[in-house]
Amino acid sequence: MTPPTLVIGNKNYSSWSLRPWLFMKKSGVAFEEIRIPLYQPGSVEKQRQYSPTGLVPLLVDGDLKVWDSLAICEYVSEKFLDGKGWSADLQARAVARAVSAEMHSGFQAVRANLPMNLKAEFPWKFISDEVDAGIRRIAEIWTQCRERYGASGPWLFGEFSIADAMYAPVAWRFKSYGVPLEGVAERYLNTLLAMEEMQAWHADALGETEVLPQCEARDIWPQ
Ligand SMILES: N[C@@H](CCC(=O)N[C@@H](CS)C(=O)NCC(=O)O)C(=O)O
Repeated sequence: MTPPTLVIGNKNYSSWSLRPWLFMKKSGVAFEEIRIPLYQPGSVEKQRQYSPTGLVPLLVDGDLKVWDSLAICEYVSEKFLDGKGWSADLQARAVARAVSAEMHSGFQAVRANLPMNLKAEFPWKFISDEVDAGIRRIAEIWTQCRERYGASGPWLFGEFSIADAMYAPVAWRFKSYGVPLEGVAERYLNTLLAMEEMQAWHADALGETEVLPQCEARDIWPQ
């Protein structure tokens, strides 16, 4: 069977790309990878060759294209993993979907002000009440999921699931900007960062040469 192809952006910056990439790697689903450096001359044309939205990530599987991070994870779970991308327990699965949807559609202040940039290293500083509220909510989600559903393993719902992949880019954001966490949330952050697959992504990101000013915090933070 020809493996699917995952089209992604820069590993240093593209948080949406990391999600399905990590989910597929961690789940042992074989795939080819095409990296398109974003916001370079000719990038949009290349993105549009694959993606109807012009955005990455996008999964190509035969004549099927799936063009959204969460939809890709869902498809991979159904086609290759017999649905094991989500917890087997109905309640846990519903909550996992809710927190994944919350990440997919929310946390705009965190996303805008703490852009994923694996090469960045800043001491923590207060940005705004909105960013603080987003960070507090993420820490709450991590803590509650670990405490209520995580007994069978180190992940949000015990076994690694799509929910962990959805929150993985946050781990790099929190690391880059020195976001202070404690207790269960801090331990979960360290579990994400220590993953072999996250380290492999990190190594590839460090080898990239593109610099995107719109993702460099010192250029976007209020002075
Ligand atoms: N909701 C989409 C968001 C995809 C997205 O915004 N991708 C960004 C990169 S992280 C992109 O392709 N940007 C390129 C552009 O805007 O030209 C998903 O979940 O996949």
